Amino acid sequence: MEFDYRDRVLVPGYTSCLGCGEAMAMRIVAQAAGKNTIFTSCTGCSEIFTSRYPTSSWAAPWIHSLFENSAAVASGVYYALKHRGKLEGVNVIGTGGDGGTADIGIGCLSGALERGDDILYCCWDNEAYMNTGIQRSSLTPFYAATTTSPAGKASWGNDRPKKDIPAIVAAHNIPYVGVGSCGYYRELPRMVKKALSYRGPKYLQIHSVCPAGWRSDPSQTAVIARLAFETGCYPLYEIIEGETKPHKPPKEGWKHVEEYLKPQGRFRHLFRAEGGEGQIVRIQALAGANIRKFYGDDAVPDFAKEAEKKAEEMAEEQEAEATA
Ligand SMILES: Cc1ncc(C[n+]2csc(CCOP(=O)(O)OP(=O)(O)O)c2C)c(N)n1
Ligand code: SF4
Ligand SMILES: [Mg+2]
Repeated sequence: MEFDYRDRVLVPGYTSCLGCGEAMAMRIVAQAAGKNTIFTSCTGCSEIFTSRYPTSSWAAPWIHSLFENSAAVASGVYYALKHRGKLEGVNVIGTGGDGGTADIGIGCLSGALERGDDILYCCWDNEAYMNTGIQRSSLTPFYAATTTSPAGKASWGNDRPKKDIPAIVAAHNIPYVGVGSCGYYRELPRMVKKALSYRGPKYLQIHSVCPAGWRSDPSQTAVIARLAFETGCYPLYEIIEGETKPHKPPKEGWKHVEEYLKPQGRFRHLFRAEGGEGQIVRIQALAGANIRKFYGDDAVPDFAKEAEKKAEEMAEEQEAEATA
């Protein structure tokens, strides 16, 4: 059967790596939003792989300006359409990676949300600055190794917990905040359509596995993305008009974080270096806290509660050593 791509919003031919979760997420969002959408883009992988000069994979209007200003450009498009009376039936979607969104572009994003501009903003969260060679961002998870948070004798990798951007965004009192995953690809179109059904600013963050930066098997992208949720490492939820609706918990129960960490080279040091196993306790404790936050204390598995206790003891020991 011949493949017909005439109805595609993001057409084949883009140059992402094999198994790229960001490409999966972007293709799904674009298709769910439809061709009557104007997209804006930060600088980053998705900008590069969809617009290799002189070609483009976009069958809808798409604007790239700078690394930091995708939300501001989306606002500008919204005001231009409004001024010309052409807003009816048109979606405006700003997009950016985790670096473009949570670091350098956070001011532009906050401004758009605070003004109440009628746009959807989508963040492809692959947890580092991938396009420039895997530098740490504020959305890089705890103990992941990147080129600017390398693991070695002096460090276990990134030593700061992930910035809670969905909470920061929700604090702007916007009607829709969604946290989805490239691994739950059937859920994403529903989230996009739900978001677009509201007037005003909307935010959607999508966990996007990056086989090149995470050093994972490209054929396992969807599996790894689902493990992120099933271990409590990456909670999935929506905040709709102030009410938090978590994704339904995994059918077979919460899994140990090791299942998520092991298939990824960025966490390999935790399994290879002496003392690494002990450090995984800290990641398990963070995952336990995530499960408690969205599903209550009863939902937290015993192994996660034990890890929380151990992590507390480790922190107290460290504090005592530092003040001795
Ligand atoms: C002001 C500015 N600083 C730095 C860069 C270089 N730069 C381009 S893309 C990028 C990383 C993008 O990371 P992210 O937003 O997470 O997107 P990803 O590539 O991971 O999808 C950087 C640092 C730039 N283009 N402009
Ligand atoms: S580096 Fe990562 S995000 Fe960028 S195209 Fe490759 S897999 Fe996708
Ligand atoms: Mg990134």
